[in-house]
Amino acid sequence: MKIVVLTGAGISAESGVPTFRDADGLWEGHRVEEVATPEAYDMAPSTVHRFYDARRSALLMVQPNAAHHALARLEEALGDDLLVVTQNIDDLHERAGSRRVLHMHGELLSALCRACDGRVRWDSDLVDLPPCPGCGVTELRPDVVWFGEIPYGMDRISVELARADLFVSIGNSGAVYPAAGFVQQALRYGARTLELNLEPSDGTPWFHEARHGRASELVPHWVEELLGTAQSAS
Ligand code: BJW
Repeated sequence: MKIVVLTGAGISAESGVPTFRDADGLWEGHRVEEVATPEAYDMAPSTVHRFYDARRSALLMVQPNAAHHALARLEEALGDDLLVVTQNIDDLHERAGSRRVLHMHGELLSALCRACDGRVRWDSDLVDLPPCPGCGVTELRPDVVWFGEIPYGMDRISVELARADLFVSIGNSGAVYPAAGFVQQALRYGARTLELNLEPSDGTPWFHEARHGRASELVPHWVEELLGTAQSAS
């Protein structure tokens, strides 16, 4: 069985990484549009750098939770038949042991050079405008996908959705495209669809099944259920 899992901010919430659309509509004190657009970066690069620099250092203080670990166990069992597409820019899937992870909105631990388009692994601050290790120009920005930019890996995601027997969305608001449209794409190709989220999302009506609760409980339970079924069927 081929499975595509889409993860969003909700899977990392219990690790202590704030989601984007918490009750007050603010994201660590900023409106998303203030920091997550190329226009915001052009207008106030230092503000945007400081915001991402703070999130990069905060990443050192958090750990993957039971939901990340459960998906890594699922990959051990399914190998190439599982792909995790994540909207998250943290590295918690990788730290839990997942290897087949596609970061469609980029990665905090990467920098993108606006001069040479090079992508380089980066684990320190960018606010002081360090030179690009590739071309030497001081045009490094966070390697993340802002509103109005094209997410990474779209061709591969379309191919994987077309092949999937099951599409599972975990901790997603269903409010940001193109990820919010994956469920409809998967449905058109004949996949079964399952939502695991704290509460009903904007996309809930599109799923065959929706389970609501904490990712740290729902995901391990779903993985055990699936592996139990897979073992008894073999
Ligand atoms: C839990 C939980 C727990 C909490 N357990 N669950 C009008 C209509 C339609 C589309 C558009 C439109 N105008 C513009 C657009 C397009 C635009 C868009 O979608 N805008 C919307 C606002 C309408 N999209 C784009 O611009 C994208 N690019 C694009 O479309 O290019 C064109 C193109 C596409 C494809 C092919 C060719 C061309 C780019 C979008 C980039 C988004 N970037 C950000 C920032 C990334 C970097 C960073 O992290 O700083 O991505 S914004 C932010 O939102 C971030 C997230 O990945 C993304 C989605 O957030 P997510 O994951 O859903 O998080 P939350 O916080 O919203 O929700 C968390 C959920 O978890 C909630 O449901 C909770 O209940 C739940 N939860 N605790 C389980 N313990």
